[in-house]
Amino acid sequence: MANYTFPDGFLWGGATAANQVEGAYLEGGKGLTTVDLMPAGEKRGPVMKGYVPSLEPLEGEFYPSHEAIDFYHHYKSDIALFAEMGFKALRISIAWSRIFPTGEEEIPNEEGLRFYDSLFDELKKHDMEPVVTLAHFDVPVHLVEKYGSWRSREVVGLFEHYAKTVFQRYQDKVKYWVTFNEINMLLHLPFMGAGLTFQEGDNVKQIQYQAAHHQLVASALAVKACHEIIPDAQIGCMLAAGMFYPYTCDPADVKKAMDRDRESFFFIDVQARGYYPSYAKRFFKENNISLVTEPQDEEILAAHTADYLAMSYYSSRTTSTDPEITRKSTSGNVFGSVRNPYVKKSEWGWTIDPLGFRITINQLYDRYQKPIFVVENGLGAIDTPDENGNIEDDYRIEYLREHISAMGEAIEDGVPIIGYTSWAPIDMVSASSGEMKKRYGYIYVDRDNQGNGTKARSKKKSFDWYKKVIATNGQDLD
Ligand code: BGP
Repeated sequence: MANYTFPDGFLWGGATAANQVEGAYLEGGKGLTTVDLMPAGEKRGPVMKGYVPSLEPLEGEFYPSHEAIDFYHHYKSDIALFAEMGFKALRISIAWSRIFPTGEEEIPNEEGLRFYDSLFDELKKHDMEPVVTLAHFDVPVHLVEKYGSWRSREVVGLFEHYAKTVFQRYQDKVKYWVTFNEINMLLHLPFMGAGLTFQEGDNVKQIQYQAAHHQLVASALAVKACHEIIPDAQIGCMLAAGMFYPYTCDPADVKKAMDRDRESFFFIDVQARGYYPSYAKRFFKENNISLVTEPQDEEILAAHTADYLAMSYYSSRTTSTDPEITRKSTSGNVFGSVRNPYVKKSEWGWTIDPLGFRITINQLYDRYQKPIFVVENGLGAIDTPDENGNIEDDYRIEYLREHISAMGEAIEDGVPIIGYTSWAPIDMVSASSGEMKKRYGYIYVDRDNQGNGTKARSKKKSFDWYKKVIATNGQDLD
């Protein structure tokens, strides 16, 4: 028996994002969104980073988001499968461009609103709490074209209008909101995180931090609007979490690990505490960054901090000041981590570090004292059906078991955790690689990297395992 107890009402479930599951990319009046321009294959990397060849899909490229797993037409049967596992919550995101196809309309697209109405009704039918992200890696392409996306102040007001519209519409249906998915992703994959595009010679850091300021203000305005419109709702900010370890105890390595952590904490420091951290001033000065702000910004940030901290955790990270170490052992993840010899790694080079999960949760709670909601955690792996067509994903069960157990320990350490929505309940398009073969689900989807397959759903071994975890409120992880 476990030596920890998950609280009553703990929100077990799964997490998805519109751009990775819905497909139907131009159906129901939806406008083109940034992820619809991210091709599969080698060209995806530069696009995610902001070097975007065209603001229209190109002939001859395959764009996995256009069809994705067609959740748009399968959501009822998919939700029924989640209900079978006993989900208490489902995290989804609203595609901004389904509600405002260009991002600039005054009147929302009713068909888009109706789609999410119906989705939320379906969740309610199964007693599942929706957890809704306002922006999960998508910006209407029109706003990129006209304003350069989040680099422009204009977009703050447009986002606020979008946020208010969905709060009004879904006020009786949605009580858990998240403003920006993994807001710190803006620094690593700026087109994916914030729709930013660059030309040669741009001062990339200046543009990124100006855009970050706009997202931070927009996030605070969304918190304000949410509290006004839905007083009994909670709205969180979200971090792609995973602490940096120093490669050695050389103080220079320790200092570097602190600096790397601060790159991410920067965002949450503002969203959770309500003001720019002290170290930002020096950082801006040394990097020739000068933010254009408005007089009311300080007050907006201070008055409307997030209610809870949502986090994703896949890996810890490691950093070193020794160029030899860095050169020899950089692993594949977007945060540019050095290979840590003490932990295993996934097929995609992401470290597998459940103790790091417990440490990270503790670190975040020590820093912010806000309840934590783990809204993503899971293992991307290649699943191969056996001769009977079954998928025995014991590796996934092992990953989840160790991480859920580490989260249980963090609860015993005293951290209030609202829930756990694993990434992902069903196979979907990978955000970073665009692949289908990087699978996370309890439910297999028959679709390959090129978009072939019937899209039929089938249960993996982990399906029944997770069902049991939920039924025992995390006590039975065997
Ligand atoms: C997070 C994103 C998700 C998701 C997950 C797994 O960064 O919020 O959208 O996809 O990581 O990453 P990937 O799909 O790249 O394996």
